[in-house]
Amino acid sequence: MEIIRYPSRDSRNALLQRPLADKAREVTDTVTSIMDDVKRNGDEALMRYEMKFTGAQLDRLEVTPEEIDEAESLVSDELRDAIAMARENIAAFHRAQVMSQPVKVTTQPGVTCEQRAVPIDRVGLYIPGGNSPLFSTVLMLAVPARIAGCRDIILCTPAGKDGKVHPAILYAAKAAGVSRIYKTGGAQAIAAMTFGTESIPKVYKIFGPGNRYVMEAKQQATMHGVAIDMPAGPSEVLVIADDEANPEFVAADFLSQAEHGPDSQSILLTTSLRLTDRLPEVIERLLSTLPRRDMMNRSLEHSRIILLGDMDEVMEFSNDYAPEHLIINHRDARSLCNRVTNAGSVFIGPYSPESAGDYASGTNHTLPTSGYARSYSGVNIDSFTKKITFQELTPEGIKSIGHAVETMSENEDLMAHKLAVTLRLNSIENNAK
Ligand code: HSO
Ligand code: ZN
Repeated sequence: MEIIRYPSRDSRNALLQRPLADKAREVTDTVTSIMDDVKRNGDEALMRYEMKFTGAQLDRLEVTPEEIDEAESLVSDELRDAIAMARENIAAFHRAQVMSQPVKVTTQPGVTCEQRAVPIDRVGLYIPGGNSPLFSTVLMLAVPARIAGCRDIILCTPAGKDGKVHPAILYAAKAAGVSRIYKTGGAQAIAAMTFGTESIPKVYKIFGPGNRYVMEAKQQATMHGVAIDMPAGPSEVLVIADDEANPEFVAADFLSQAEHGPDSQSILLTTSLRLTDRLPEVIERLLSTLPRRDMMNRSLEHSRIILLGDMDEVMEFSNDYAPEHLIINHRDARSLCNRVTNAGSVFIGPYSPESAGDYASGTNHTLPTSGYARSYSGVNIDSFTKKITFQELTPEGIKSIGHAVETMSENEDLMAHKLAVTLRLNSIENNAK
């Protein structure tokens, strides 16, 4: 872990960099060929890849109702209760985001403009395999999709070697109202949702996290007319803490980030010399009590403790970095949060760990990384809808804006545009005679 005391202005840019390795040509090429293979060979290609990458021998891709029942029986009562609470909190927060009234404005006499949110008909959710069965992500994506009114919510996730999907993923998918679940993972799953196969439908928007191959496949999907939630990189947290902050709380927040993968990044910004000096040893001590130490150590290698002169510098730095998660564990947390201009999600005060938002408080945990928080929002109810505008002009309406439209189209040298208005104005005038 790097400790940087009072960095000069010139060195700031380097400190804002993410540890992400350059996108290897190999990733792009591999994904391009997988996309092509799935487009041409459909289900056969998907089963072949499942065999190759996980060792699972599948004869069908869709999860059966019996498999879902079996999964349900394998989930403990304790976990079911926890999932139920998380689902309700996520639903409550996302339900409140639904715009109850469509926008309707009369801009000129006889000119009415309207905007309505309409659900995206069919969405695809991707849940990666790997070390952690991310059933919380199933809730974060499927619950708002249902609330937004998406008709068809499909989910792709890899099976294990035994050909089965983790029971908690299946249970959460059922609890959240996913329509159909398919056993396919990696770039090939994204390809399947992009082009459609014999058993998997093509979707209009793809959501969810994944490794570099999945991210690249999502980027390539956009070139085939499919939208994606957002560009994604490794997860990150920036903690702002003061002298009063409990160093163990800060250390645990660092470690929960490190646990997500070797590329994850944690940053502490503080004006406290004492915290700067103490934190490394507290992290070390807590780390020794936890599993996944090797991976966490790799992540901690590019994590940073940065000591700054005052809170103005801290807030400026944080906004420049634009963290996915921002924890403000500071006596003035409430007022500092009003100065946040770039962040995916903000956790205010000592008792608001990122873990709360990762699982159960109600906010969404699918958030912009790699500085995209400067321009992207995290997943929310709008992510599952598109807005359609409507307009209606009465004869009075076309008369009130017609001349302006004629003048503007003439000045853009678009005479057919002008004609579309002139003809109508003339017809109104003739009818009046
Ligand atoms: N922190 C992750 C989400 C997550 N954490 C899932 C635990 N499970 C990205 O926001
Ligand atoms: Zn997390």
